[in-house]
Amino acid sequence: MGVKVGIIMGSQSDWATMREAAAVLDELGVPYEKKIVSAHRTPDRLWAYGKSAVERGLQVIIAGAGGAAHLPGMMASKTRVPVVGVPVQTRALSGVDSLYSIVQMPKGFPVATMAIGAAGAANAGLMAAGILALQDAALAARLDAWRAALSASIPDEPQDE
Ligand code: RP5
Repeated sequence: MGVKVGIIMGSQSDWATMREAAAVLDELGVPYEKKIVSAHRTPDRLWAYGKSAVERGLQVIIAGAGGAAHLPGMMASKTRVPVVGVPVQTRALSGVDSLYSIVQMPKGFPVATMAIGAAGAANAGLMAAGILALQDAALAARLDAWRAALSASIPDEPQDE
């Protein structure tokens, strides 16, 4: 069986954000694939990706897009594989349009929507890892250690910069 996590994005320009999800998965030792799949520019690619997701063994799809960000929702309409949506912060409207395009899904076709931008992408990677860790004790231990290390890195008191 191949990789369990797919990272998809609407454009090459989204990779600067979506690589944050990839970086977290790299840190946690979670294999993934990364593809450009645009709801508007490559709709046939979107359909093929969603149609084959279950049979290919994908267990989580992280989908990032900006502007009229229909990719996560359309992917959720095509596959029951859980979709984690990342609103990319484009220059226009600071990414609020991306967020609104992803978050307001109709009942029946959910997208787990993260925060706008890089933090949202990183959290998407952590969300995917957390889902896989439910069935993978070794990954669960790595994720617990990752979280503990982050907590330990936070100082008790603020310092003068
Ligand atoms: C969306 O349009 C993409 O997800 C991207 O965030 C935005 C701009 O795309 P480019 O014009 O940079 O290719 O489809």
